[in-house]
Amino acid sequence: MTTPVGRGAFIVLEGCDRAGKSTQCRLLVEKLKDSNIPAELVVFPDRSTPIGQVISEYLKKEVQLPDQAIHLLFTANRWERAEEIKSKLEKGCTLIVDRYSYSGVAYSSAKEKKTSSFQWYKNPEEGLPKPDAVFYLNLEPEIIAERKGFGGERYESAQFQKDVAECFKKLNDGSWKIVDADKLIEDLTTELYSYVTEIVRLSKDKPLGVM
Ligand code: T5A
Ligand code: NA
Repeated sequence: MTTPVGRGAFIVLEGCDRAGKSTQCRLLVEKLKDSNIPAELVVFPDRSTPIGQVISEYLKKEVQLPDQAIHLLFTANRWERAEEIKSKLEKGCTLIVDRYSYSGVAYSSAKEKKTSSFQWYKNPEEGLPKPDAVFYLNLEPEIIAERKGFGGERYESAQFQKDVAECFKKLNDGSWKIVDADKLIEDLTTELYSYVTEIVRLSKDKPLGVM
């Protein structure tokens, strides 16, 4: 491994269910490491923590929770990793993050449009480390529905995914890179990797932002 110069980059992949986020995150980390760029994968929800275990049971429909309560648990699950994220970035490790606060707000507000405001869902995310870049893997709902494994967990229905996609659109502050995800896995990795290495280069000397 080469000695890291400057901090690592905080890079988030977002998108609807089955867009290919986990596949791409894993491949991007491998590719960075192969080029001697220190990198690690971070996945939200992190189902390994006590909070994450409740989230996992909720997603598998084993427990019921009010929408506001599960929303706050998803956010808490990010807060419990926040210090570790900052420390790894400071040490020069680039983090490729599979979903973040944007998923949190998009999924919660997609199911609860009427009773709580968009801002209500954003509030508890305030103060978390802010990504240097967000890549949004864009895929039409019809193609999403065809992909393997769709339909098991909570939120996995075509109409709901359309509502989620609308919420993601509202959350984009104009800085996101929208990437067409309807292509071969390796082609998508090649495309994303060129953006990722550019962000790694640009983030080295920049202070880490705050949500
Ligand atoms: N959620 C999450 C919230 O409500 N609030 C929050 O704060 C957060 C963080 C679980 C749920 O929680 C919600 C959102 C979710 O509904 P999860 O654990 O990320 O989130 O969900 P998973 O089910 O693990 O993953 P996804 O459904 O999001 O899928 P991915 O990661 O986008 O897709 P991936 O890579 O696993 O691929 C899916 C399938 O497609 C194939 C893969 O082989 C796989 O079979 N595939 C492709 N096929 C063709 N062409 C390509 N380019 C392909 N890339 C992948
Ligand atoms: Na995933």
